Amino acid sequence: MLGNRLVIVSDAHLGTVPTESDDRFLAFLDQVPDLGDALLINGDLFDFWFSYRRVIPRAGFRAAASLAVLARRMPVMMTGGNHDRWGNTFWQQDAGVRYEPSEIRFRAMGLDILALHGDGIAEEHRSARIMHRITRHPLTSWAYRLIHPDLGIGLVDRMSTRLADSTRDAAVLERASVRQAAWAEARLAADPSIGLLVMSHTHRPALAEPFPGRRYLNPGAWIDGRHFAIVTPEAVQQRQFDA
Ligand SMILES: [Mn+2]
Repeated sequence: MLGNRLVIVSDAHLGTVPTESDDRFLAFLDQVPDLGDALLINGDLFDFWFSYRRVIPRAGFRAAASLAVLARRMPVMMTGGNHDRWGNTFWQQDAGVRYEPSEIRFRAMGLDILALHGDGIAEEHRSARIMHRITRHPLTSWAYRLIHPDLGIGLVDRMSTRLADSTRDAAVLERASVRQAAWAEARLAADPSIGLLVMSHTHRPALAEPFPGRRYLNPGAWIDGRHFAIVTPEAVQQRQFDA
């Protein structure tokens, strides 16, 4: 059982944007101990992360180092997103972060919380779902691991728009958000033990209480407006970081 103020953030897509934007995220991590007493990162923290056996991706070094420091002060949990699902044992063993590639369950504030990134659920196009299936396949990461990191990461940089959520089309995002909310409600209906279901990926903040005291939350995307959320026993706060 964790504490009383859970900070939730996702979709920072670090490494894709100017480092000034990454700096803001590091400033946010510095403030997390003032905002809450546990942190959940719900996928796509990085625009790309791959845990090699002996090498870590250079673009993620500063955020990974910050998280390792933070994880010595408070529980830090992380799920993989479609951009950074290849966390392997790095997060747990080297950073002290509880990491699950697909979904994570834990108890906080008297609630059973289920968090998953949400890719492969609300996409419109078959091609996106196929892409998700390829990138999630164990053979794909087995083969990728054999490529030299400088070549492999460069390859992904050039392909990253194909990782299925590159659209900024408002109508597409809106429809994805509606579909995700419906999926979330069905999941809450199917599993009455879930008190809070956290999903991300659509980059659209959302909060609903389809059943009394049982909520669905999408914190929104850090990269689109520096959105995050704080869950307390009394309420869910949807916020934007302005420091
Ligand atoms: Mn995503």
